[in-house]
Amino acid sequence: MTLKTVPVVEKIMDANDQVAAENRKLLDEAGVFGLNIMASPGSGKTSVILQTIQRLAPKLQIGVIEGDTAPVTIDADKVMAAGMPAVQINTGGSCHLDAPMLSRGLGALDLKDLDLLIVENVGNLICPAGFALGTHANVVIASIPEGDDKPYKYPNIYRGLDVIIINKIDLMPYIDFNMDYFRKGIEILNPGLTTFALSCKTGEGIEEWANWLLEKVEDHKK
Ligand SMILES: Nc1nc2c(ncn2[C@@H]2O[C@H](COP(=O)(O)OP(=O)(O)O)[C@@H](O)[C@H]2O)c(=O)[nH]1
Ligand SMILES: [Mg+2]
Repeated sequence: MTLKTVPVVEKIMDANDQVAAENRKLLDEAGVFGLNIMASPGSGKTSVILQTIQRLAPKLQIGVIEGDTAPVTIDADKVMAAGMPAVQINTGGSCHLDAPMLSRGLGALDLKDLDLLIVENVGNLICPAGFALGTHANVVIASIPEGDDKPYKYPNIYRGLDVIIINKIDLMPYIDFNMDYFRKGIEILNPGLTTFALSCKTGEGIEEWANWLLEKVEDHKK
């Protein structure tokens, strides 16, 4: 039984990677930098997206693809209210976005009008890590109320990252979160990982994050 199951799983992953490569090609041809945001529910994915739009909107045209497990457009509506195009993908209960889903989302956007595509993946720290989408960078948003032990408990998602955001630092005085312990956990999994500690509530640290992203988008256009 086990021997039969393994090749099937590998085949599915191969197919996903193939579509991810096609997605990457579409983005590259249109000169769009793709960012895949992964995180727990409530960590502040949508809040970071809205702050990023606020900072970068004068310079960049930003499209957003919102992955949700239900047909709700709450996050997509917020992005559109901020003046940027958004597409909502309902995964039908699935715990992650995959490359074919993203492909359909890309088809619903005018890529040639965009500089940056931000994907808000489905909120959890396990499934999204296993599925490449074809984006250029992966980011995890960790937040202070989730606790400082998450890199130790969910190591996989921290390994393939290009950058990590630590959000809700305004809550540090109220929560037992050992920043050194958290950073040590990340360092073991992903040495030297670019890290931004910020707060969407106070705006602290947002500028540094937005500048890093702007540089990535501009480098990609060269
Ligand atoms: N105190 C505080 N709350 C935040 C911050 N960022 C987001 N939130 C709140 O956290 C909740 C979840 O945020 P949201 O962006 O919807 O998270 P998502 O589910 O990951 O998209 C909302 O009530 C936000 O207002 C922050 O930096 N500090
Ligand atoms: Mg959200």
